[in-house]
Amino acid sequence: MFARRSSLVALCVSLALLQGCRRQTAAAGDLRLEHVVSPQPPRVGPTSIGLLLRDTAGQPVSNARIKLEANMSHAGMAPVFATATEAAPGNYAATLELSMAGDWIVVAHVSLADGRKLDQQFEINGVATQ
Ligand SMILES: [Cu+2]
Repeated sequence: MFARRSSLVALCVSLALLQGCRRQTAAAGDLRLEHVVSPQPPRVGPTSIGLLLRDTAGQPVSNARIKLEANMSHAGMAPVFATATEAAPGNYAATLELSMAGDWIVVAHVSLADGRKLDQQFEINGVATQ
């Protein structure tokens, strides 16, 4: 069990070095939201955020509205916003214009077609200058 988990983590790390690691970022209620950030490593400029929204059965959840709000870890900066569009069932994509090097905290505001809402947070750390 432990060894299996370790190898998963190792795989995840090596994938992250190549093209970004798909990490699970949410497990609220009966929904799962995973995100993938590119480029990797992240740098200042347009940054693609891929979002995969599924239910506990692994089925894609369509017709959600997802808005991203990104703030830096220090005070005094205006947040950056982006709205995701659904490219394929349950697959959403947005572009965040990261305007400064450093550590960013992103909140995904998810509104489902049936009215349920979900807010999930993830970090984009170590954004480099271009
Ligand atoms: Cu800043």
